Amino acid sequence: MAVSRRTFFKGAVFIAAAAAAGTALTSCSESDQPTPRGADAEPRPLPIPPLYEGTLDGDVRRFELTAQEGEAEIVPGTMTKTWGFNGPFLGPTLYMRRGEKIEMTVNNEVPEPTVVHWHGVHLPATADGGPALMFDTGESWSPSWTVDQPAATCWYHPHPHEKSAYHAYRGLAGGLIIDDDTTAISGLPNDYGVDDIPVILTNANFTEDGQLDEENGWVGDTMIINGITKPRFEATTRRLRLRVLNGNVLRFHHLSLGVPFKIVATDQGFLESPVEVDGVLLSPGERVEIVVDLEPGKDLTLRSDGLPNLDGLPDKETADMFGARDEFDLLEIAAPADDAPASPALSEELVALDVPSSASVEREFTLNGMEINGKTMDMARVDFVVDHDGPEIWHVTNENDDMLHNFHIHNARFAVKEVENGEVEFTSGWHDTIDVPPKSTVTLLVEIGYYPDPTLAYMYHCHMLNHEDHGMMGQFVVVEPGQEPDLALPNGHEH
Ligand SMILES: [Cu+2]
Repeated sequence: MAVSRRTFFKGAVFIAAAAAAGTALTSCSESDQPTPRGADAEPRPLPIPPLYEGTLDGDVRRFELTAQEGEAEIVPGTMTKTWGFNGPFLGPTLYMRRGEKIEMTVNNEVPEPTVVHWHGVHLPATADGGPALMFDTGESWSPSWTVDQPAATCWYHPHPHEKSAYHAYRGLAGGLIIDDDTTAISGLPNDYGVDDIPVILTNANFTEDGQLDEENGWVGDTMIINGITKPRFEATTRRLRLRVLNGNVLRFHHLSLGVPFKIVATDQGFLESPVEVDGVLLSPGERVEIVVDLEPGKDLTLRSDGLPNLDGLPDKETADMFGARDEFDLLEIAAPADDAPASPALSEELVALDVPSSASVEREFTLNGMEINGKTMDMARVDFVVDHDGPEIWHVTNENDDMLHNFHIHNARFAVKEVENGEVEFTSGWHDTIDVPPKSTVTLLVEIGYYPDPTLAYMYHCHMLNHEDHGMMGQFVVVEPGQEPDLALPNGHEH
């Protein structure tokens, strides 16, 4: 077969995209819809990660997390080697309240250096868990910070240099609930595990012998929800709040329930008022809080129903690199009994967003291949400094027409001001991670936590974790006005 120059070029891009997507070209035929492992098994009860409130001593809340190896029955009848925090797979849901001082201890009992990033939390760089803070097997790390942000569903996951995808995929991830006095909203479910339910979405491919496939698993065929396949939740109330986290390395989800539902919160907390939608797109790292009303006798299914308009990807072949056309049932929700009491009306007023109207500093970021602004991550390079405590405008452009990317900023929250040349499905509220569709520019009004420290950097990166591991990340240092950065670097990463 003759291959034109143009076709060859396109093919080369295609292969590069496949390598980045971590999926084999052979798995992309149109007829090859995923066959989830354990698809024939009966549903099992949805596991609810334990709520870990730590130990409260005055206004100091202490936690101890141990990253450890284990085995988990992700698929019924198969024991899979996994990693987890304080257990074999995934971790407990941490609970903390605004104003408290957090004293965290993380023990590393996995056989590789790691570090934990508190995704969505505003805190000093010494506690942020960037790659410069990796620590070895057998060692511990004790970050501390004061909770100084509104109620939100955040999460925690590893951030080791070039290995974040592997560590998260093996199971090092958990939810983190920040609470404050605003959560007593009329009609809003808040009984953890009863009507306030964490839904942690991950996925994997399994090898023949039932182990996590690390060669070809980033766009896995098997959906894992709170650590298992095919879960079912038996509702006992007529209203549920689902705190959904896309904890995938690479897969985007467009979520639906078959009935309209309300979005009450995004990554960084509540909206001004609930917004009714039929579906919502969640890119890796993003969270959304959903409220859905249930009717006795009407079971629902949380589904991933394929990305609308392929999220801007040009064709089916490219879309299949990212699993953008795949459809899955994620979670069965069994309706409550007839005598479940009615829920009071959900308040139309949640919180004030207080988005600033202007900003004094503007920055531009271009995402292309595995680079941001033409560079891959260098722990010894400071990409820019933030020397003020005030909002900034960031313009983030995905220059690729054939690759999905998203964008996450550490120690920050942002409002979406504008989307050009593309469509981001849900832009209301405060976020810390956002889809940047092919060829689009997303303009963000960014508020960065002001904790000056010239010695340690914060990260911004594509949150498709294998893109991050391939270098799609940069770092900024927060300093006092006029102060110069002076990075303290780990061994092997000297200037
Ligand atoms: Cu990316």
